[in-house]
Amino acid sequence: MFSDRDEFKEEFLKKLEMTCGKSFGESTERDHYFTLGNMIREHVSTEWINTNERYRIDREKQVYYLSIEFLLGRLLHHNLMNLGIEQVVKDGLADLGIDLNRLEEIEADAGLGNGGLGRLAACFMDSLASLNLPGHGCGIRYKHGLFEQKIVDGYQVELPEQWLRNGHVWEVRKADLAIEVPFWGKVETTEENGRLVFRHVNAETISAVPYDMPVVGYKTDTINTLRLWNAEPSPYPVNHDILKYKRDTESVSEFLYPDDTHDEGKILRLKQQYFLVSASIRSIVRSYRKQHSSLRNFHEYVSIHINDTHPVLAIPELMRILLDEEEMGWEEAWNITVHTIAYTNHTTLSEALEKWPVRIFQPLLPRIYMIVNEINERFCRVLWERYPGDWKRIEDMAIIAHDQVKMAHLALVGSLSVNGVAALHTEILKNREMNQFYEIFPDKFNNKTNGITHRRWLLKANPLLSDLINESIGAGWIREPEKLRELADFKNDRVFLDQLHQIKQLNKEKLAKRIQEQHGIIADTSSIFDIQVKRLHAYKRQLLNILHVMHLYNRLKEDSNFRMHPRTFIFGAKASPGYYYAKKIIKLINTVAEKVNYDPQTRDVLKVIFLENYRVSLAEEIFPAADISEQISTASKEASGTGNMKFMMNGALTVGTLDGANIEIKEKAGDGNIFIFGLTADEVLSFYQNGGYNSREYYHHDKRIRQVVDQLVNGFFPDADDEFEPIFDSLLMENDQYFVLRDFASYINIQKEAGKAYEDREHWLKMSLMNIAGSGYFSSDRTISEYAREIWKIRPAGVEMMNK
Ligand code: 26W
Repeated sequence: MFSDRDEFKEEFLKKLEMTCGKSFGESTERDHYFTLGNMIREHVSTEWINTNERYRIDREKQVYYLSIEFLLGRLLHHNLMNLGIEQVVKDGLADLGIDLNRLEEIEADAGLGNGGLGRLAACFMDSLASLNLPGHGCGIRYKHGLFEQKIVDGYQVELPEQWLRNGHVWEVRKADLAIEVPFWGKVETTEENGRLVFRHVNAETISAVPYDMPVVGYKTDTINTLRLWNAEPSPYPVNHDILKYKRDTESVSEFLYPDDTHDEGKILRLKQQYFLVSASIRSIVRSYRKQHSSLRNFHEYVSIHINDTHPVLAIPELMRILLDEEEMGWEEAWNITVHTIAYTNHTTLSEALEKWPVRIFQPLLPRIYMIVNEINERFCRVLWERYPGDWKRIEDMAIIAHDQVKMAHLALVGSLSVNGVAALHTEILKNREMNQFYEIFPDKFNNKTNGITHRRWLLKANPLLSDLINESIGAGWIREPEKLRELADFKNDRVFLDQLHQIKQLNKEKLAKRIQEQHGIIADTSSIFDIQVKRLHAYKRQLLNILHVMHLYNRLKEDSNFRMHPRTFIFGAKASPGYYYAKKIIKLINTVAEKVNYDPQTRDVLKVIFLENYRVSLAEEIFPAADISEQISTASKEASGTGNMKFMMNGALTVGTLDGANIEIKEKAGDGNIFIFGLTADEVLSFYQNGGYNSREYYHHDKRIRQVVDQLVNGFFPDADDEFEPIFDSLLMENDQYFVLRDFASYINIQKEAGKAYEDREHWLKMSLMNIAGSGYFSSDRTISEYAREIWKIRPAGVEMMNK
């Protein structure tokens, strides 16, 4: 690469003229950004080719991670850091009067995901490459990522996101590797030489064109590939209305999760899923065939991971190739398929478990449907032998039942491994949600607690803290994050703790500056920054948080002796466009903000800020500035959570329920270094099973609760009319499905405790330090090593690591 800044500068200026056709004097910041991006990508390409070459020659086993979401965020800084050229580039640009930070801000977030599941996929890409593991991503190149959120008059407004507006420097279009994906039409069955032959005829095909992105590992030569498929009109259309065909085709990779409340949306979703799966599997098979004469040992060289059920059609698609193209018998094809596919479950919420009506599935994917049907029949036969006469059980477990294809059941039957994403979640899958499957496939089930890449979420996002860590324990933690443990030695070191405090303050100031610029609100950096950022969902209980704010407001107004450490409550969340209730909560948060932020009696102690358009790049500024991390989901509902880990790694203390990975965070941070409250998962599940919860009792018996709940509808918010009636109703008329009122008192208490604890600065800093020290376990390097060893059986390629 560039050995020094002068060499870099020379190349940069040359490249600038070539790519932008302008002299340096005429060029803009955007030109600089594109020049730099292109330069880096080109430099990477040699190693990228070498990596692929090495994988081909070594014939080592590869893993492909199929995901309908990749929430990548920005890549410039990340790539510079991983290539180890950040400093040279920064200095070289500075000589030219260019500020690297400003160039980084120009890059649009690649926001091809909704939340945790998509961000997890992105963190996994980084860990795979950084650990020199042969692992690649396969996804969809959505033209529009998750919508851009504007808050207008307190309401969420969605604008189409435009990340490709100015092109994307990291992608390489590979038009010659396009794959034709067939839909509709019908299957002709004939007999040839004593075997049944299936032909999919009259299909409408869509071209899947790959766009490849290099995935640069941290200071290593390994560069893996993230392949995103773009939907384009096929060169051989059968449809005569060309314009309609073009529109229909392109819509397949236009939006992430199109609205699926109507059949048309459902068809599009299913189309997207098969589009991703078919293109990916066939390109995997195509490259496999270059090295191997048959697919007989496919599973020994390839592992395919499905991120939730969205790509579960990988199972019948691989079967189709083995049966129809390789002409294998069912048993052999099935054996290979089951040994290739592994599945991760990310939720137990029944509304998120995918089911497709047969009336949609069968005509859209006729051959795939036949195969799913055959898988189902064979599975039901096995069940019948094992549980003769138990119709109810067979009906419950079938893949196809009541005109529905149950995608999770297909995944459970067709993969060799099924994992949950935190210890509690896996136990709930085994003992409850998927218990009947656990009974017949006990060996498939395993846990892989989620992780996050500490390189983006600590090293990059929090440079001040990273420097302090490097100075105190050395830089070994960057490759071996568990070494963060050594920080515990400093827990009685006053000077160190003071530095920790200074850093937190600086990070808070930076966030406060952004808040002031963007929202015109002044956040007091000596107040506690209490933050909840995540998708907006009833089970995550942003409502509990904001009702608590209302309660504090009431206390301040009514009791002049009431004292609390000043707090700034910060929210960031997008609500799914069709999720009416979630949007009401956003409006409520903004309405409370209006009230408390401008009341002279409270504004110095209480501030509420709703940050617009929460996304990866904004998240990188938020986590380092947090004092308190809100992880308050109804126990049993949050499969894992990963934001909780990002907060912990940046020294925030968790206020949380015993849910998802919070339980493991508590173990790693130590019982005294976390604030736990509320019902346990067992208690919640037992209420669901046996009843016994009546939210109105809590309303009637606790006047603090009665007061805030009444305030939703009694004119307390002067312009609200009946705006918040649906929230009121959910709490009292629908018996508060998420136990907000049940956990309210316990939440008030723990928050009070946390507020008090903050006032003992030294003790607080110690607790904060113990969180950072315990966070190494939550590096996705640990998670990925476990997947690699226990599920995928892949090994690191032997390459030189840079000694930087
Ligand atoms: C029906 C389609 C659908 C698709 C995606 C429903 C819901 C989703 C979510 C966005 C899935 C998701 O992000 N789940 C989260 O996955 C994280 C990574 O494992 C977990 O940490 C979170 O607990 C889980 O909610």
